[in-house]
Amino acid sequence: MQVRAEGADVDAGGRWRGQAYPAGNGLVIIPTYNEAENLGTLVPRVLEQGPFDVLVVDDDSPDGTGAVADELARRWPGRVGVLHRPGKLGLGTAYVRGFRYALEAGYERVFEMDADFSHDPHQLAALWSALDSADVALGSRYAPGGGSRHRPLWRRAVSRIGSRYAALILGLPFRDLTGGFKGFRRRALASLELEGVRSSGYAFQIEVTQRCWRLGLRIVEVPILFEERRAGYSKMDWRIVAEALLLVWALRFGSAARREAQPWAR
Ligand SMILES: Nc1nc2c(ncn2[C@@H]2O[C@H](COP(=O)(O)OP(=O)(O)OP(=O)(O)O)[C@@H](O)[C@H]2O)c(=O)[nH]1
Ligand SMILES: [Mg+2]
Repeated sequence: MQVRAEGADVDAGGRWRGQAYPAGNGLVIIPTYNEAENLGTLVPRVLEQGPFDVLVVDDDSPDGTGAVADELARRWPGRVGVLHRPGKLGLGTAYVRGFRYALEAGYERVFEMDADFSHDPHQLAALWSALDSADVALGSRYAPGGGSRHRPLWRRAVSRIGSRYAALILGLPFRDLTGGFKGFRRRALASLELEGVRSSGYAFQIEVTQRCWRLGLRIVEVPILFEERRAGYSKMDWRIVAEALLLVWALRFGSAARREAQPWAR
């Protein structure tokens, strides 16, 4: 995998035109904005876990995260790739871009992960195993066996109440809807209609899970232990929370609100 810059191995329409990657490895997508202190130590930990490649989607971070990512790609050619975007365009669009890349490159299993060590690379194995029998695996702090460590009470409350609120309004039977540590089988991503995804912050996580649910995909929650970030700063702000609060209602009254049973999901 050699994606040094937008346009290098990607054509004008954003399609992958590099060598098709052999199915087998999973792709861990890590969106970054000012994560230079974390990325250089996180990526080697991820690569150690097993058949995982990494795609960093960096939004021209002022702290030089993009250069750290390029260095990692040079060190592990074929296993680490980087997409550079011209500015801070939001978490949701970073993932949509990464998902497209994963589909074009032929990956069968694709994972979302934060760059700040809140998500433990060791737990990628549990998400991977869950995908043996599910289309989507949601890393869940609120499933039995899951939890959060060193997280301020107010952040836990926002996340937990947010998840309950979204679950109630959208009728989704999951405990953790705002987390960003997830796994997808290829067919789940391929059926998502990525161009229609509207949200950027936490709302993105809720929207994608709701889309998967409506499609009749098999979704499981996998307990994870969430750690407060070690270094760097949070990009969460009240705009992102407000977006999530409002978007839940837009999703509630959006079209095709029913879950469809797919023949292959029974
Ligand atoms: N490419 C890209 N990545 C982003 C953007 N906003 C956030 N991220 C990354 O998305 C991940 C999650 O963001 P965080 O700031 O950790 O959000 P959070 O986990 O809700 O907040 P904390 O727990 O306080 O860290 C991190 O890897 C960020 O660097 C963005 O606009 N573009
Ligand atoms: Mg974080």
